[in-house]
Amino acid sequence: MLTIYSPVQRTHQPAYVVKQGERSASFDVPERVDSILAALNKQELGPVIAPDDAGLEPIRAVHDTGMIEYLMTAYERQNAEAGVSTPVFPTFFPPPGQRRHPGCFEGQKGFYCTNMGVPINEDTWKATLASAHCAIAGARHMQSGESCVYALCRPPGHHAGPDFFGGYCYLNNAAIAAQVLRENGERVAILDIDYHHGNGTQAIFYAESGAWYGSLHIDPGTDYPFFAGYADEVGIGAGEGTNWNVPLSPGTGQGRYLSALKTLLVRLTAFNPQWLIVSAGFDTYIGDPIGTFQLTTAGFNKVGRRIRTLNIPTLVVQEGGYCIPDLGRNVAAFLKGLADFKQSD
Ligand code: SP5
Ligand code: ZN
Repeated sequence: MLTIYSPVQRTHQPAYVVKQGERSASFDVPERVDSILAALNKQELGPVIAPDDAGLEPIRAVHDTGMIEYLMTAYERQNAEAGVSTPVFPTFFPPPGQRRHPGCFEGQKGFYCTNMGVPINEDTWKATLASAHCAIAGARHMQSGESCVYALCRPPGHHAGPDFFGGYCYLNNAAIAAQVLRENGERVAILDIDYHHGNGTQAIFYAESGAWYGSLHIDPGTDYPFFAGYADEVGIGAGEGTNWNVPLSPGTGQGRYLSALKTLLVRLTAFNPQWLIVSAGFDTYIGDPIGTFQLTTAGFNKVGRRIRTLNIPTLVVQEGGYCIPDLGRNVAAFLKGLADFKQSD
């Protein structure tokens, strides 16, 4: 299996996030990729290559130009005349129905940003761009005939929408890859197995009939992203029936999870996509510090194997997963199940 990764992604080191008004360590640390790369290497999952520079064009196909510009320039604007450099955090947020774009930077800081989990540091933009480029390169390799590619994206993407970002995510890597794969009018399904609902991905494709989004996640009535991810959100207009949310209770075990996956895969198959993108989060792991689900390493292998039975060319895009010591082996177990590498067990 081919893995796409750029060392530039490691430079995004959120000094802190703000939780309950206090500084708190971000769970999205660069050691996450170290854990994954070590496991891929140890378990001989194939070559890791750097992505080409795909520029901004494929990103503009998904995100608002103003938001891209903001992410690109916010750090410099904040620190232009300061002696010390500080990460960018918003203070003011637009109320529903009042969303004029203000001229001043202080107002702009909350215009696209949905929460305090997405500081913009000196290296945030270049790491974010590299992460998106991994997903784009993954999509291009699929178009060149690969049947399964892993884009080791960090920062992750599924909480970034057309004109908003949050939850450790700045650009929606999976959605950007999906738009690349849709260039010739082909049908793409995005299966989101991160612990959290991919509210950004849902928003991007909500009215689209050619892109399907299905997600298994923690009930948003109990956890982030709170304001979307409910079962009655089924898409709108031409996109009605192409959005499937399966909220699961806190503490969901592997049996329930796998049976919910089975039902969702039946829906996915009915959509008859040419391409599959898996938004692959591993914060459903039993040992994850922010999740409550009970999946084991062997469970991720099963999830991979179930997805493999669909027999659709698959691009895996890395999302969350914060149990650093076990993250790499969970990713490897999933990829092995998906690609049906010779199993020693
Ligand atoms: C991509 C992704 O997984 N983003 C996750 C964003 C989650 N943000 C909310 C974090 C809430 C952490 N709660 C910690 C509870 C620890 N007991
Ligand atoms: Zn997550």
